[in-house]
Amino acid sequence: MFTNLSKSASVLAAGAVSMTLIAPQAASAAMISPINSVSTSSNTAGSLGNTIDQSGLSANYDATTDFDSFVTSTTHAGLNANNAVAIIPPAGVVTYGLGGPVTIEAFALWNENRGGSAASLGVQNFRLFADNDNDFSNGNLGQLGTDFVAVTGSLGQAFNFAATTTSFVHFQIIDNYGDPRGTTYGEVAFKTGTVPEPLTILGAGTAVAFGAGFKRKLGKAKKK
Ligand SMILES: [Ca+2]
Ligand SMILES: [Ca+2]
Repeated sequence: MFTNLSKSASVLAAGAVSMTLIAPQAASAAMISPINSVSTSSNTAGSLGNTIDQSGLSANYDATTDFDSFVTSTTHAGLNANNAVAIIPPAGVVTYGLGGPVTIEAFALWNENRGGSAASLGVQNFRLFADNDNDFSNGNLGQLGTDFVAVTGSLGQAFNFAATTTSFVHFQIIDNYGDPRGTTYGEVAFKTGTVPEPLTILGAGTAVAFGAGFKRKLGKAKKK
């Protein structure tokens, strides 16, 4: 009885240790703002800076703000030249720089929100790509999540993807809701995350296997 109990206890303890190795959980779900942005589009109105400076948001966030509750409860004021951007023509790529490698797992977008005919200016289909430089034309590190569809309106929208460490994110606007003049949106942000580290386990396993192989070799050598 006691033997069994202590066995279970050590199994549990071992489990707890490997859990710690696998998933070091930082303060999760915090927010990060891109520090700069570049557009490949031929023209813009308003400014890209308006999409990363929290202009127009009904509340402000910092690195400790809970991403999910903030995005779903914070609105953006009616878009204008001082708080938003227009990408001209409607399709284009805006690259956001994160200031160095950062692990992210969601993208927040505050889309066109003025209603009426302006709704046709809003971002509709878009894709996100990770990259180690701010150049979309020379390849990238892969798509983040799936093809996304945004709706128009004042509340923020969150788009989730597997936690990825990257320095740049390309926001590829595929189309809007029909206005041929351009695509407009107010703000973006990212949710920071933690990448699990399976390499830690692989490393430990490799060390054990290597040790066993080494011992066998030693044994053979001794027999000779
Ligand atoms: Ca803004
Ligand atoms: Ca690139």
